[in-house]
Parts: sequence; structure tokens; C-alpha cells
Amino acid sequence: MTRCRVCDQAVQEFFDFERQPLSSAFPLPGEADGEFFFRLAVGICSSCTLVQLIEDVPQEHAHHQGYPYHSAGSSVMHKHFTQTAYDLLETELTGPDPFVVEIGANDGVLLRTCGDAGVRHLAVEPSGAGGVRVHRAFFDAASAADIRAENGPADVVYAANTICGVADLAAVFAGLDVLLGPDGVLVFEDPYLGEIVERTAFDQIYDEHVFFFTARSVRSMAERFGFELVGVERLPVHGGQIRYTIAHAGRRVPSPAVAELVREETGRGLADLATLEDFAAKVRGIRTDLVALLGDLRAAGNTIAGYGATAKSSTVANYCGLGPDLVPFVCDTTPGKQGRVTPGSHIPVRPAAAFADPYPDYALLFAWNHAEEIMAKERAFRAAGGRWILYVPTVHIV
Ligand code: DWN
Ligand code: ZN
Repeated sequence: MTRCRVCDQAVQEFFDFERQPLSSAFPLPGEADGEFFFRLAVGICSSCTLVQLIEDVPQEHAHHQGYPYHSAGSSVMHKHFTQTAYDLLETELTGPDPFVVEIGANDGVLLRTCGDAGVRHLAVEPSGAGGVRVHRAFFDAASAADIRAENGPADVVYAANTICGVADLAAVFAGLDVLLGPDGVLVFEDPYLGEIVERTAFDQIYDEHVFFFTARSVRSMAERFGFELVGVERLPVHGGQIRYTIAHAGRRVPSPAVAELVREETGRGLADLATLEDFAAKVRGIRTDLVALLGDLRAAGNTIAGYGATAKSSTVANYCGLGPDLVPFVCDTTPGKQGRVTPGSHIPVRPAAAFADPYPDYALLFAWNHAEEIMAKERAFRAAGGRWILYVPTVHIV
């Protein structure tokens, strides 16, 4: 039986994607034989309701070399992190000499914006990436103690798309205990289970997303570690996220939005196995519909290209059995993915320019979370008669 990573109670499995590769490990065409696979399955904790992966990816595989993702490649995400920095500068970083720490800073947009405003900042990031001041480590009690010894307590610890991927959350909270000042806060944003269920966005489930949070499960997790969930905010990015604010227990009055969201989640049955089994049935339906549509289109002589070699698309391609026969290539702006093949499904990744050379009849939009930005950029594709295929919330053509 699988035990909850937070409260150690039983986790009930509700979906099994079976054998899946690592979503960000793009092999070279000739090197696709040695890929690592694991069983990707999800379940819900029978006690604290935290939805989580059934199996861990062993550490030595999880942090493979050369993580290719760049958040700043999207102008919407660039704006999002800049705006988030401004918000933090106005709300939390208002003291005499504030200090902000980001866990896993990726392109460093948020910290650079804080730095430009004269605020002391530090990224905690094992790879050292980001182009900002970096402490090379995983975030835990030991690295937090080093950071505090050198910089003093933090007013804000921020993390985007990171906390949901840390299997050992106890270590993160131990670090927060050490690093945050008495009135300091953890502000983090991650994909929201409520949106995943609402949109049947099953492609948010892959190796790097260990947890699928709700206000209820985050509130319970915070309490377990001596903290309190004091704020929740819905974010439109990445297909729907929640930004959670967590403070030391008893230091702040929780916003009424917290209890409201928990109530809404209860009303929607987000913690009920029946709701998640209904989600599972819809996922199976999407696979059937997508495979049928792509097969029909190809049989009728249409050309198809994938758009965006996302981490999410790894689950879609491998679960639906999509390969170069159905989707001959996928275009992507990330240099570190180009010239390689997609994990497990081995679809060649080509530069963005390949999309128009010539335009395919249909484009399968794997980066559906960036639909607005991409469709605006690729207006000429539609004008030339091209059509987008989406599979969230159902398989449809636009
Ligand atoms: O949670 C995570 C998110 C934030 O980033 C990580 N675990 C891994 C990664 O997930 P993803 O790859 O599913 O994220 P995105 O942002 O949906 O990836 C978009 C992909 O599409 C990138 O490879 C870049 C590419 N792209 C493109 O080719 N043209 C993106 C845009 C906006 C474009 O115009
Ligand atoms: Zn639990």
C-alpha cells in the first residue's frame, strides 16, 4: 500500500498511466534506447486528501543533466513573474531591508525584478541556473541555516511550479522554519487539482508533478508542519493555478478566501474518490477520441505537426501511443529540445521555423496552456487554412 508523503495514511489510487519516461529527458535520435521508465499513477490520501503520485522517481534519475525548460520563453509568463515581483514588493517586501528567496528560480525573472528594485534576493537552485544570485543546493533545513547565517531571516520564500515537485515536503517546511522571520511567508503557486479535474487536464500529471494541491490539502499540510494557510489566489497561467500564502501558525488572520475555497472544493467533491474516478473515465475517453481523430486525419491524407514539446505532452503522447507515424514532428522554441526526440514517444523536435515550412493541415497544440499567446503569434497558420487540435477539456478542432 502507498502511504501519503505528508501524513503517512493510505493513498487510494485512481489512475494508472502505466510505463512513462521522464518528461524533460529528450534523448538524441540515436540515444533513445537507454531511457528510464517508471509507473506513473496517481491517488488520493484517505486522510489529508492530498492527491499525489503513487511511485517516486529515484533521485539519481529525477535530477538529470541539462534541464531544458525556460519559463521566460513565453511573454505571458515573463509578464506574470514581473507582475508577481511588483505585487510582493508592495505587500510583503516593505520593511527596512527586505530579503526574498526563491526556490528553483528557473530564468530568474522574479528575483531580477526584485533586485532591480534594490531588494536583497537569493535563488536556491541545485543547478545554479537563473542568472541571479544563487545558492547551489536543494532547499532544506541545512541550506536554510547556511542562507540565514549569511543573510539573516527571509521575509518571503517564493516558489513557482516547484513545491508540487518536491517529494520530501517535510524538508521544505523544516527549511522554512529555519529561514523565515517570525512574520515571513511562503508564497507558492502550482497547478490546481480543481482546474485539472474541471478541464480533464490529465497532462499535468507527469514525473515532475508529485502533488496536485487543493486549498484543503494545503491547509492541512501547513497545519501539520506548524504553519497556517492564510491566503489563496487563483491564477490564469499554466491552465489554472492557485497561489498559496503560508505563515507561521497564529501570526496572521487567514483571508476569508481560504475558507470559501475549501467550502467550494467540498461542494465540488474534489476530495471524493467518485469525482476522481469520473475524471479517470473522461481521461480514457480523451485518449479514444484523440487517437481516432488523428488516425482519421492521417488516413485522409492530412499533414499534422505537434506544437510545443511540453513536459505535459510526454504523458499525452506516451499514454495515447502517439509517435512519428501520427505526429511526424513537434516544433518548439527551446534550443535544448531541438534536434532531439520526445521522451518515450520519439517524435523529432524541430525549431519553431519548421512550423511554417510548409504549414501542416493540422497542429496538435501540446502547449494548450499558452493557446492565446501562440494562436495570436500564429495567425497566418489559420489564415492559410490550418486548424488547431486541442484535447483539453475534450478533443476538438478550432
Ligand atoms: O511545471 C512545469 C512547467 C511550469 O514547465 C515544469 N514541471 C516543466 C514545464 O512544463 P511544460 O513543458 O509543460 O511547460 P510549458 O510552459 O507548457 O511549455 C511550453 C513549451 O512550448 C516550451 O517547450 C516552449 C514551447 N513554446 C513554443 O514553442 N512556442 C512555448 C511558447 C509560448 C511558444 O510560443
Ligand atoms: Zn495524507
